[in-house]
Amino acid sequence: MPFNIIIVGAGLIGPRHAQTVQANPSTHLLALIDPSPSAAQTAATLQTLYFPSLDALLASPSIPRPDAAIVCTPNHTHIPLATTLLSNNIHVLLEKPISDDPSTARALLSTLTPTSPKLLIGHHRRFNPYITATKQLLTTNALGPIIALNGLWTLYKPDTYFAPPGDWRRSTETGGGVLAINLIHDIDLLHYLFGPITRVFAEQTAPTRPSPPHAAEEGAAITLRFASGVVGTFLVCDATPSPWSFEAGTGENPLIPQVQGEGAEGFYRIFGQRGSLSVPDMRRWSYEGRAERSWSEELVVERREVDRTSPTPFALQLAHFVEVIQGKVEPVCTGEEALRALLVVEAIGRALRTGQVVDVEG
Ligand SMILES: NC(=O)c1ccc[n+]([C@@H]2O[C@H](COP(=O)([O-])OP(=O)(O)OC[C@H]3O[C@@H](n4cnc5c(N)ncnc54)[C@H](O)[C@@H]3O)[C@@H](O)[C@H]2O)c1
Ligand SMILES: *C1O[C@H](CO)[C@@H](O)[C@H](O)[C@H]1NC(C)=O
Repeated sequence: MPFNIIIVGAGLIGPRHAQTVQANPSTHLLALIDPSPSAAQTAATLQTLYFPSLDALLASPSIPRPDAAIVCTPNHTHIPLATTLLSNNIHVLLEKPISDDPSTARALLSTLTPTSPKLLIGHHRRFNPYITATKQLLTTNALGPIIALNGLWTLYKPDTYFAPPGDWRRSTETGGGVLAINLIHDIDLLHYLFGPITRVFAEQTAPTRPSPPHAAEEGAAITLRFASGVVGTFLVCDATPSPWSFEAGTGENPLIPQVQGEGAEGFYRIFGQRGSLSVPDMRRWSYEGRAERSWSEELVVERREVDRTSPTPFALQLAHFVEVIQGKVEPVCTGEEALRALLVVEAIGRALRTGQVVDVEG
């Protein structure tokens, strides 16, 4: 029997999750939940049941019990909704960020036990084929022990992106700013690849947009220290035309054209004792096969193929969620890891404002 899945939140991303559920033979789309007037129509289009609230669904005697929920609502509702679902013994795939406030996330996580229903956080880029290929190279020690990394997330957002209804993006008070909107994805990937970040520093880029109305940071040069001893530098900026970002490099977001060929290399560069790797071109540089490991030798470059025909990261994430529910695997992105990404982004924001080095809270 397929698992009965409900989707909570039918805005931009909810219907995409719904279609993914319908395409997976192990899952059945049971219902869509959203108070907005247009959501009933969305549910009708998807040929699924509609409820205006989670409480209305839970109170309904006539529908089968949901096995799991995918929560894709505004950030401040993530923890209250996940708490209700988990306490009703419903597994949860919760969109990122885990919350808009670390303290509410901590409160929920402290109540979970090994017998609680499962909680997976939707940092779906962990399922991107370029990232899984990178993870596999690191896991098989293809670069030797890792020394350092360098990352870029640089591109140009037009004025229309900040115009109503997107004007919340102009201020950090309303969830705007390139750190909260974009960098959190890279931070989660860096955690996935290199483990927890423990210390950060950041210098802000000079503003290019008029203030007012713009009040959010546009970019920063950041240093990162990882618990493993790995160190990193990261440049983030949403005010420069550039091909170096996860989106332009991987083509994952259909709204941002993929940069192919020349120029696409190196939104991440990873440096190990045996070799270095550039992502997404996946060139690995080493002295393997040369007389010695020495700067006087010619570097050997190999290119690792990435299977771009694999299912979408959303589909892979859902397939993973099914295995988590079945108890076959542990969540690839736990609540603790998602909280960690939020804490690192907050620490970078504090470093920007104070000019101080910031230790990430445990
Ligand atoms: N993984 C990703 O790359 C990615 C991409 C986009 C959005 N997201 C995340 O998904 C979440 C939703 O983003 P979005 O762009 O779809 O937002 P959105 O504003 O387009 O949609 C949110 C929907 O939730 C509904 N809603 C609000 N409160 C609700 C409640 N209590 N119960 C049920 N429905 C409720 C709203 O009516 C709205 O339709 C955000 O947390 C965002 O960070 C993640
Ligand atoms: C929460 O939600 C939006 C997307 O809807 C996201 O871009 C924003 O930066 C978020 N983060 C926080 C911490 O508020």
